[in-house]
Amino acid sequence: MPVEIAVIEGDGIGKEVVPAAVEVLDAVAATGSIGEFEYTYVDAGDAVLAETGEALPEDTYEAAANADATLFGAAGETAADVILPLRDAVGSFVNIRPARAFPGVDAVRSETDVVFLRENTEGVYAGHEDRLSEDLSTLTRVVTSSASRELAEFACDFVEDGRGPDGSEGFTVAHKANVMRETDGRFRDEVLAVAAERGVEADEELMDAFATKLPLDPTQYGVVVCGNLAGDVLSDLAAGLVGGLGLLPSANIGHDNGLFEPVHGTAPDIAGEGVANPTAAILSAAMLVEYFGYVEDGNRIRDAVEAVLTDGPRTGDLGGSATTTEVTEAVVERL
Ligand code: GGG
Repeated sequence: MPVEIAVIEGDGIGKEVVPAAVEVLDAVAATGSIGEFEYTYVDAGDAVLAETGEALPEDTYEAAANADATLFGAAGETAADVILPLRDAVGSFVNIRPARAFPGVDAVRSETDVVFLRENTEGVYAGHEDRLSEDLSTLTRVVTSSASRELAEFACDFVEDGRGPDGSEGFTVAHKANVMRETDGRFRDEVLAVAAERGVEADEELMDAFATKLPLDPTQYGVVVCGNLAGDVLSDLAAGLVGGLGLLPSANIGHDNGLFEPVHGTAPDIAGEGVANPTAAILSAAMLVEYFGYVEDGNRIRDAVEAVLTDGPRTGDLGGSATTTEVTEAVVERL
């Protein structure tokens, strides 16, 4: 049976990097153990909104919900109307965002090797925003014990399975419970309680202190568990330490479905020029392959990417002048 993948390129450079990731998936399927992929192309985002009046058409939502997994590019102004419902379509409760410095890439902190496990359904991204008057807008922050505990259980499994950097045996929970006492207090307490129940080492860090300490010494951290907004922002901070957003993949994991997307957005400044860095999307494809249990095939993709980053063509964000296609072909050649 082929693995059924919904493909949503979205806006901007999503249209350039997602085809690159598909090319790599096909090359892996042709030479590895995963078998065939069958793609259903659907779309979402700013351009779809302009065309149809809906940023996320029903058939796109359904395609993601019914596929074995989804490969997604990027959404711009419509991010809230596209990405959040898509995560819901696949039932995702955690967003895995690894930030690792690659040999050969000029990084601010070449020792960085951190994986963010980001709560993916609530916090300030739960969508409860209101304009109450000409002067006043409000936002309701949602934190439940159940979602916090589900994330924590995943984090415990993650470290117990040795999936953290250097086989980390524990994790750090980053929060702001000294100010958001009720919501982040609940989040922190539940995550630490699950870790204690499971006998997994866990410590805590205020997220602002974390934002200072990570760039000063990233080796202090391995697996970092955080709320939705904190995970979005802190992983972008980590991207800055390893060479930029063009390098960070992500996996939105559900119980029997997943959505794989580069951390970056649409990059309107370079969209359409064919020079976007496909690395983050290709590494997201590696996470997709691994999600189906084909760890060796995932590693093949990662090794090929690493080889290209070491001595192959590179795009402008990494100081080179190669096109998206040239980098993708170089990765495929090294598989
Ligand atoms: N590739 C995903 C994308 O479009 N990222 C831009 C963005 O605004 N993301 C928000 C989020 O990940 O929650």
